[in-house]
Amino acid sequence: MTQDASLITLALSKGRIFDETLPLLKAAGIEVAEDPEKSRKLILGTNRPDVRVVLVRATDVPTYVQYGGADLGVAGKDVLLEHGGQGLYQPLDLNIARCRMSVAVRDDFDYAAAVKQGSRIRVATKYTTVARQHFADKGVHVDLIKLYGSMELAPLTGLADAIVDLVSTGSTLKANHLVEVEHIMPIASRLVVNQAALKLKRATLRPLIDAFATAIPKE
Ligand code: PRT
Ligand code: MG
Repeated sequence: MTQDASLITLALSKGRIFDETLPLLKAAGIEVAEDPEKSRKLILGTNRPDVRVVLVRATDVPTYVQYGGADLGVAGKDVLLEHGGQGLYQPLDLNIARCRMSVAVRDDFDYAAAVKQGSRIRVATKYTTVARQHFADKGVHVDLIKLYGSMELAPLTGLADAIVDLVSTGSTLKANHLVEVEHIMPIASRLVVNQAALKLKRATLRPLIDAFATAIPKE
């Protein structure tokens, strides 16, 4: 929990999560004072003296909230599954930054045949926890290769046969001659709250969580 008991710190990542959280903040009467794309600041003020936003990497949001660097934050389900969710209260699925986690291969790779033959498949991904579970559930033998970005490149260079990555429009896969062969799960972002902060700053946090809940986009 951030030290000052009267101050609420919200962790967000720049880009789609920041952009899609703005309408939720607005519903709670909160307006961020600066545009993160135009400023180099990592701590942004709001119209509320007791609320500030800190900008962190998407994968660092759960860590900030878990250890109290922020009282609450918005993180993708993909990120939360890899983090493990320890120490986090997850009151809301915000239905924002939606996409799906999928298995994709080169368009000339016969995935179904490889699975049927029981071949070991080399899979490159940032999401090793989810990928390991998915292939174990299916009884498919895989060698996982951990990457931190540009997964799409792995099958094109021969690093891997398949990738597990997020897909939204599908245009990145298409541009790289890859095809989706399995949908693993739908992904959206969630509100995460530090458990100690929820108790000690309940009077401020509860109305904020409730306001977020009323503003969740339907579809
Ligand atoms: O980009 P950076 O390395 O800084 O961090 P990040 O990729 O973790 O952050 P960001 O802002 O890109 O993503 C934050 C969260 O948005 C993720 O954790 C997801 O929960 C969610 N999200 C929703 C997505 C996408 N849609 C998405 N399409 N995250 C990433 N992508 C990528 C995907 O990995 C692939 O490279 O976009 C590409 C595919 O998009 P399409 O439209 O071409 O299919
Ligand atoms: Mg990204």
